Amino acid sequence: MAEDQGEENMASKLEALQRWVDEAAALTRPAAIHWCDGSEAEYQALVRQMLADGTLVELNQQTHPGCYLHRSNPADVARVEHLTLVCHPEREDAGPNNHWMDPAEAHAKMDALFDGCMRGRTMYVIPYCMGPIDSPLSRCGVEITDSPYVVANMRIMTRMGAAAQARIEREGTFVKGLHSTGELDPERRWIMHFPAERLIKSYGSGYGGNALLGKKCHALRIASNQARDEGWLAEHMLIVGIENPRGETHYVAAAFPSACGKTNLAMLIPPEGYRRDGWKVWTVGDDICWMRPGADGRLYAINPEAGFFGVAPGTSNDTNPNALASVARDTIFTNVAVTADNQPWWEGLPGTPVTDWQGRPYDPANGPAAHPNSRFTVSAKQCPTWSEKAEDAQGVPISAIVFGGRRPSLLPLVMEAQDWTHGVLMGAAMGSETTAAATGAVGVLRRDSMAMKPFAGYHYGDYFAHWLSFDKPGMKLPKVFHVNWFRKGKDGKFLWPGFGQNLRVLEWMIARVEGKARGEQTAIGTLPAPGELNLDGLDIDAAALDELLAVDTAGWQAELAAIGEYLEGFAPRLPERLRQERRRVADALDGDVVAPRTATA
Ligand code: OXD
Ligand code: MN
Repeated sequence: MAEDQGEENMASKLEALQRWVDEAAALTRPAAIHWCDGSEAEYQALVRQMLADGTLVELNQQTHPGCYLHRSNPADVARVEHLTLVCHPEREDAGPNNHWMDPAEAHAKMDALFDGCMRGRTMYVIPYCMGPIDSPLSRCGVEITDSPYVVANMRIMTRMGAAAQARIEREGTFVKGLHSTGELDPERRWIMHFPAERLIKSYGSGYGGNALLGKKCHALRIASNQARDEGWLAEHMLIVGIENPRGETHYVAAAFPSACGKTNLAMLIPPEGYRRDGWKVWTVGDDICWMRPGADGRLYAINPEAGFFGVAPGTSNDTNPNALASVARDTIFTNVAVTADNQPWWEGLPGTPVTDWQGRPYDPANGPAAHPNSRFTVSAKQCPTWSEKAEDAQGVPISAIVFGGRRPSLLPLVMEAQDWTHGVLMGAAMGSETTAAATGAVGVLRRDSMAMKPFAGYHYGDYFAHWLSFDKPGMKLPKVFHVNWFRKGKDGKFLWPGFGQNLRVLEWMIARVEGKARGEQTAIGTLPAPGELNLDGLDIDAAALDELLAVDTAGWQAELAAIGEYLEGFAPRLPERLRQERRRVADALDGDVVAPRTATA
């Protein structure tokens, strides 16, 4: 096999890295090995090769310079949770929240699939860094893959290439990821994680969440294990900076299940009156957040990613002009439709599709023109609201953590936890109607604690305990909130306009953080007191607002019972403190009074 060593600075390879690449090559038997340096020239060469073999299709280079379309196998368009396993040595450590297989059995299964799978193909070795290259909060990995599409996407989504490899040489450690698209056969597809070995093996899919191993596999499933061992948090959260007219910026980290508008919130455009007054919103991240306590006891966060792998449908000038501006050039689109003049198109955009995501002439009888989970991959630097602080090695201090989901009823527009323990309960109890980001039924309520159900790489009971462990002397923890942008009225219509108007809710949260809003204490948490939400310039009727901020005691009693049942699914590892916290809220509801927590709870 040919080993292409074009890059001189790659000569002094870490022995452990070279050994692992040798082992992977001996197993998969590629025709050639290419060590990725992350250069522009390398990217352009890969694009040329993919255009030549049809992996990419050129889009209109006048309107969308540097933009390409990839049409994936129609049976490979989303994450596959039933085929995603976390293989701890002990089954119990994976918890009921993960699928599990004994590591020895899992290795045997995967190695049988990988055996000779790269014959005639090039093996790419991708050193990458999750997070700013010089940040102590960042962690490195190396993905080995036979997919040039994966290489091109990893170059956008991570700090990939020579600088990452230099850091790996220096540190001597890295997360290993072995990937092959295999035959793209759903019957021969597995995404396996080996947290104890800091290792990922992924076979049979080219879809982002299954194949760009730096993203969900490393930055969440493996990193959640690293974070627990090292005292930090690896979370499925966006990070956004809210700058007030005085030029002060508060950073907010927010967890929502897939396709609940994280990218929109991260790139929010303030309502007109706010813009006039000088409010600004800065994007630090749209999907993943790594947070660790700083010397001052606050949590500091980095976005481990360097790009956005955003859901295209629904992204428009009305919903997210910043995302739309970001993807006007140098973007890889996956499974979108195209117009007559070869521009990318998806539902929500003006214009007319002529070719659907599968490359067929568009026919509404075949369903949407763009796949509901079609995506854009773009460098974060192209976002007009990209924060320069996103490159800060120390990360940004987090003032508020927000949990939310798609809940058509009961959950108010916003509520604040009374303290960290209550906040952890709010996060643990989170639920949402399912969407198209993963295969399976759409529109079913499922609990999704901290939006990490598909991503927490160990037992949820232990994960809740890890969250609770941050509440200790010396910490200045952020306030915790729960929001629900998706509440519907009896007519089935959304009660809250959402999008840019969500800044009104963020403003109230920041006022709470700064001690400038009194709030109204209720059994379920603190809600905005009458008049505290800034509604200037917003056309919303009083009845809708009442409904958005009402506490339906009977409904909440039933909800608390359901939460209790859900949490007991993690016994015996469910932390007693969380159980007691649920009881405290349930008791407060029963008495319909706010009960102070006892010293021992
Ligand atoms: C994603 C997801 O792709 O959460 O970000 O599914
Ligand atoms: Mn996500």
